[in-house]
Amino acid sequence: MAVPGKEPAGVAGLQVLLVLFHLGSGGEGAWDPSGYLLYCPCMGRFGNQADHFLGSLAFAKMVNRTLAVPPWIEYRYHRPPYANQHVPYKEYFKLAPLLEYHRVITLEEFMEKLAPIHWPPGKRVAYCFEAAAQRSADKRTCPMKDGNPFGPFWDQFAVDFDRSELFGGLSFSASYKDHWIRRFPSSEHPVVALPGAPAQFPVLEEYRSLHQYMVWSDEMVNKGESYINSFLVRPYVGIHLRVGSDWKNACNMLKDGTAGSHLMASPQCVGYDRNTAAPLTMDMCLPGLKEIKRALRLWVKKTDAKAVYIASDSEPYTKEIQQLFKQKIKVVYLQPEVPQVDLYILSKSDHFIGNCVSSFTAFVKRERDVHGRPSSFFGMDYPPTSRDEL
Ligand SMILES: Nc1nc2c(ncn2[C@@H]2O[C@H](COP(=O)(O)OP(=O)(O)OP(=O)(O)O)[C@@H](O)[C@H]2O)c(=O)[nH]1
Ligand SMILES: *[C@@H]1O[C@H](CO)[C@@H](O)[C@H](O)[C@H]1NC(C)=O
Repeated sequence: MAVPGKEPAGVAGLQVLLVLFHLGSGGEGAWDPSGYLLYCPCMGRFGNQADHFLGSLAFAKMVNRTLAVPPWIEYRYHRPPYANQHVPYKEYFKLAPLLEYHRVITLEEFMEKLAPIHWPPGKRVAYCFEAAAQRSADKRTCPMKDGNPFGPFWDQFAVDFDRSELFGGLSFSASYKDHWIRRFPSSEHPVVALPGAPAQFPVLEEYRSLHQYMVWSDEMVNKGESYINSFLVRPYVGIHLRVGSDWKNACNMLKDGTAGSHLMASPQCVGYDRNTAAPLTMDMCLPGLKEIKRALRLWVKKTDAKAVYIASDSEPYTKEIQQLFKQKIKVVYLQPEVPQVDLYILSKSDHFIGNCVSSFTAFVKRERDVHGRPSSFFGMDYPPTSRDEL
């Protein structure tokens, strides 16, 4: 319901009326008296940020504040602009489906349309845990802009914080709902801005289904579908290889046995309850070529696949996989310009084999669960289905 930007001069009056109508009816552009929630997606890359986004969406609904949907932070150090890039949510996903769940506005729009009137410089309060403020020089200032990506994130909107509001004895979980509302009533705290997401990592099991409101943008659908149509044949098996050197280090934590079954995104396959979680093995965290071939052989046969799509953080093993299937199967490795294209193509595959520990895989797994598409993991062919799956 955006008001059109370019109109003939004659309808300018009508447009003013429309704007007034929008304000009066509580539509876009109107101030929400229940307040706003702002946060920086300052932890991790896309998979981590997406997990945090779902939890933040749930938290915003819980405290009944409009969520200011932040841009994604991309770390583009190997290609231009060789710095953090802030990519609008809308570039990859539609905003409207989120509104079916809860009130949202993009942070960009909040800053452009609402902040000048309702959150002007001088009135910008930072909110954080006492423990976080302990690290500051006066021990009372929230570390909103300390370091990367915190500073650049708020700088893109020219935001500085004027004072800090500290809290303790609270957590972002649902049992603290009333505490939050009592501690920060919207009448006195209209805009709550946080240094990080008001959410847990990985996303809680009960919030996984919120993924249904993350709907690909038309641009992403067009791009993804055109790749699928040009390079792939159905049925195809999609695989996510998370095997790079940073990942090897993470998986080494399994070797000394201190990590337990829960390591990063692993609850998605071992189970969310620590007491009953299945063991997390090295094959699940860092599948070797032998395990990759085994799982592929199994699922290509089962699904009668004609093609394999490989997404990888580094080594794609294209040659080895092509050799495994001779000329019978088309093996495709695209290395697309943005990882979201990999996520899209993996999401649409006829079967998906992911890396249980990776939140990049977790995005694909959730997307497929929402649409009832089957997935498995390296080292675990038949993962248990979680109770809130659709
Ligand atoms: N294009 C592409 N990029 C990938 C792939 N796997 C990993 N990456 C990149 O590596 C990043 C991994 O970070 P996350 O998305 O947060 O997911 P994660 O696997 O849990 O990894 P960590 O953040 O390192 O814990 C992704 O966001 C991508 O930028 C892949 O298969 N294809
Ligand atoms: C939640 O916020 C909306 C929008 O401001 C408001 O209409 C509604 O009454 C609020 N609900 C509660 C329970 O406070």
